This record gives sequence, structure tokens and C-alpha cells, in this order.
Amino acid sequence: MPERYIASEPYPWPYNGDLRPDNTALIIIDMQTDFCGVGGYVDKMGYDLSLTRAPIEPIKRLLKVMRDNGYHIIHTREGHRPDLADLPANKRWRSRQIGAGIGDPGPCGKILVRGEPGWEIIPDLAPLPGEPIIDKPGKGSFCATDLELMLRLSGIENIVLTGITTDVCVHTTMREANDRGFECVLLADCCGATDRGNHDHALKMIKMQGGVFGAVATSDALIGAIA
Ligand code: C5J
Repeated sequence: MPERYIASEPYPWPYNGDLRPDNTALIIIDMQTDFCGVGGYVDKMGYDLSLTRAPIEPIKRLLKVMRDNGYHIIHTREGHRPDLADLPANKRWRSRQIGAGIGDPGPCGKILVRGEPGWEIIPDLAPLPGEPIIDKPGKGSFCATDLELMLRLSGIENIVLTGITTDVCVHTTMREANDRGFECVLLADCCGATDRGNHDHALKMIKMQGGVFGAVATSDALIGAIA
């Protein structure tokens, strides 16, 4: 197989040029109403929804190309059990400080609770039957989930990170994946944060030290290489 790289910073990704549908997964993180829809968690906290909605169209376009080319697709959802047995008291307390108590009722049902309307992935990016969905109680997708086992069993080496929010769940997942030896790229236009500066700084952090957590690219660069 010839080597294949995508244009990215601070190095062409993946480091070894071994980019194939068999060994590469697209992870779409937390594209739920609670994070980008009217009446959801992020909206209740008073943040600008246009920032977390910005990646919807770029992800949609990328998702089609990656599905059509046979890449692994994985979705995640942040949320807690209906009885809140997996909701740490300090996480709940902090969310209440900003008026969006996790587990409390809101316009889209109980905030960040599994099965509630706000917790659902938005229809534009709905998983297809057979695409795995990782339900996670925390920010990282590896903590208290079977994601790593699934990736190892399917021979995944490369991970393409997209979703929201750049500085929280996407970054945490990238750090967890990088520490486990996965080769990661974050697509800047396919992510969004609740604050523009945090998004920009999160990208900068990745690019330090020769790519301390991996690389940063755009969806155009990836689509150009694989379509
Ligand atoms: C946050 C997430 N920001 N999906 N969750 O609480 O990034």
C-alpha cells in the first residue's frame, strides 16, 4: 500500500503514512442537542450556540465521504443514568452554579440524562444502524467505556477527532487516545467550543512539542486525501 498523508500541522498525518479505512476511525463527539441545540445544556448556560453549531455542516460532509469510503465511524454521547448513580456530586454542584444543573429539568428534558430529548444526537448527524455509540459519563471517551477494547479489536491505529466541545470532550478524548498510542488528528473546522479563544488555544496546544497530542488539519485536507 503506498504511503498516504494529509496536510496538517505540525506534521503530515499520520506520522507513518499508513492511512487506510481498515485502521482508521472517525469519532464524532457529543453532537447532542444538549451541546448545540436550543434549550439544551450549553444554551441554558448562556453560551453562543453558533459556536457549537458551526461544525455541523463540515462534519456532515466529512461523514458522508468517510462512510462512502468504508472508514470506521463511532459516535459518542455524554450523559448520565436516569437515577444519576454515575453523576459525581461535584459535577452536579458545579453545573448548578451556572444555572444548568445536570439532572435537573430543562426545556429539553433532564439535562444530560440518558434517554431525554436533549441527550439525543442531533438528527443531521444521526448514527446509522450498526455504527457504534459510546455512552460516557465523563468528558473523555475512554473513561468508564469500552471504546479502547472496541478500537483494539477492530485494529484501529489512527483516530480522526471531530465534535464538541474542542477544549473539553474532544481534547480530553484526544489526550486519552494519544496516551494509549493511537495516532490522532483533530479537524479544526469539525470542532467547536463555547468560547472562540478556547477553541483556538486548544488547537495551539496540540501543535506544541512537535505535535504533543497529534496533529491538526481541516476536513478539506482529509477529504482531498481519501475521496
Ligand atoms: C462539556 C463536552 N463541554 N461535550 N462537554 O461539558 O465537551
